[in-house]
Amino acid sequence: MFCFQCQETVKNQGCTVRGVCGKTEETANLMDLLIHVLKGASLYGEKVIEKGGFGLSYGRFFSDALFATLTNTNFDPSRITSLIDKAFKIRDELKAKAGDASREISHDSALWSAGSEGDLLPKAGMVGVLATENPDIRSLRELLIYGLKGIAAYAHHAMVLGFEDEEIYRFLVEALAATTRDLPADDLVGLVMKAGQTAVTTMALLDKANTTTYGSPEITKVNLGAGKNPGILVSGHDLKDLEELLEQTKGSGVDVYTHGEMLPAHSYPFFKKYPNLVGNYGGSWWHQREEFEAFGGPILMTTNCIVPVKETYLDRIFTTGTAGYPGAKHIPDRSNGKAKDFSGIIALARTCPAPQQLEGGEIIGGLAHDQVLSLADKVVDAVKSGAIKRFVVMAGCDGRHKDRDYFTRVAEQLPEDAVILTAGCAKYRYNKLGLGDIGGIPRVLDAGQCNDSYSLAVIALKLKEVFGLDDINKLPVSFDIAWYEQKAVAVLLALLALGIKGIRLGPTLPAFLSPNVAKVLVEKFDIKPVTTPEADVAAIMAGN
Ligand code: FSO
Ligand code: SF4
Repeated sequence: MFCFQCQETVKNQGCTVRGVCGKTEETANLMDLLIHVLKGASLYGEKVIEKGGFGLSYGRFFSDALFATLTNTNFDPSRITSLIDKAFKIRDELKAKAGDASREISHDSALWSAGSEGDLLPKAGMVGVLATENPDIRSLRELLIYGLKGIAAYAHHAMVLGFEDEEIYRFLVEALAATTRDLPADDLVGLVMKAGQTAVTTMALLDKANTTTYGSPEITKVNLGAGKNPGILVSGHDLKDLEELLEQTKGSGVDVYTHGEMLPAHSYPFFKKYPNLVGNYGGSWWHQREEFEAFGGPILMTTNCIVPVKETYLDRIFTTGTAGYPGAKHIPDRSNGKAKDFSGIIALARTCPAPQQLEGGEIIGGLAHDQVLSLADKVVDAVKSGAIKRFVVMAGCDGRHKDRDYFTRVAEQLPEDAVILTAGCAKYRYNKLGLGDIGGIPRVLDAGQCNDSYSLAVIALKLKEVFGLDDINKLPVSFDIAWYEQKAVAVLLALLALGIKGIRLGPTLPAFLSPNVAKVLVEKFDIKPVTTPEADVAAIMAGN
């Protein structure tokens, strides 16, 4: 196996034996095969698009299959094998639809035949990341594919709520197809930039899906303690799963707690109507082994991030949607417009003890674009009077890397006239520090999940308009982004597409950036690695 798609890859070079994430060699190889067959299907997909008949259902498949290969989403080899089988089927359907045009296609990913896992696995080494020999072309192809995985995840979340845009699906297909061609580096850079624009469109669509369905998030205090009833812990990013679970647990005596990236659900007006949505339990994803053990009741993983499951709670963990883990029960998808059936997880909860209390108190969330813009006058006055000197966007992911302590120390060391804008699980590095407020404006403005990073762009663009600036980079805003998986890659490309320069990225630069590709990003966009909290805080406050 060879995988270097996330920030925790071994020695910041590549996982070659087993993923640090827990991905086995078999699953990693199956994922490489899946991507390869998707590339083959995309070549016919392009021809069908040219003829004008692609349609949403194929797009949905491409998006869901890409999402399944995102870090920490699906560890189950049997589910990846089923996706490969389906990819072959879809490839053949697209080939038939392409008709005569399909004769022009000769790439090996298009010519492979469906086979059993045993036939296919030996081929994995021929088609993975290292199959591209030129390090710069490999770097650009993988940067593009990781951006696509992030876009696919966001498109999937919007689709679940009934919001789709065929243009986004078409881009997934066209970009996958482009990675099979001998394109010059400049063309690949162009596609990477187009991925950034598509990431903006997709995140805007997801924002519309979330706010149309659940209302605009509003400032909310979220309880961190545990109650006396048995509970179900919901993790991942899928709000529709949470909605259906809350409907089905209503009045049952079973409480529901959010975990990790599900925390922002508390701030949507829609979810406030459920008295049994009682609080948030624990911290960011990588603490889950201890926290899930202490929780004592069932856990529903709706998406990433899953950490290898301990035997002690394997019988209490359920996956659904794109998420998967061998040995964990999987709750099937909706069919015929009916809700998912959560009766099994609810029945198990009734037999479990109440959660052990981990901590007490409250945290504040719900500072997405509408809520922040409703405070715009206050914010503008605070900037004009000098009460707020700088906004620091510290969005992104948390992770196990010890150097991520950097983000806590930056938050602690920023002067009291600096405000942190955040989204994603990176916030758990500093959202319980009690950083106070500036004239009623919290110093940590939490816009929500990593899926809500678009909110931060809306806020920045609004500030640019209010201050009458011609360039977003003239705002008193600095970007100090924590990345881990491929949604963060999509967010980064989106920020670049919006013209934002001088982004700090940590805790390390991606292993998949070759020295030459990294150089291009530095020269074109002034991207820089984080250094020390002291030096970076000084530079940020000086506007550098
Ligand atoms: Fe965190 Fe995991 Fe949301 Fe990522 S839960 S790390 S950016 O997969 O998805 O922020
Ligand atoms: Fe390694 Fe990350 Fe790939 Fe997992 S996802 S195998 S940790 S690079």
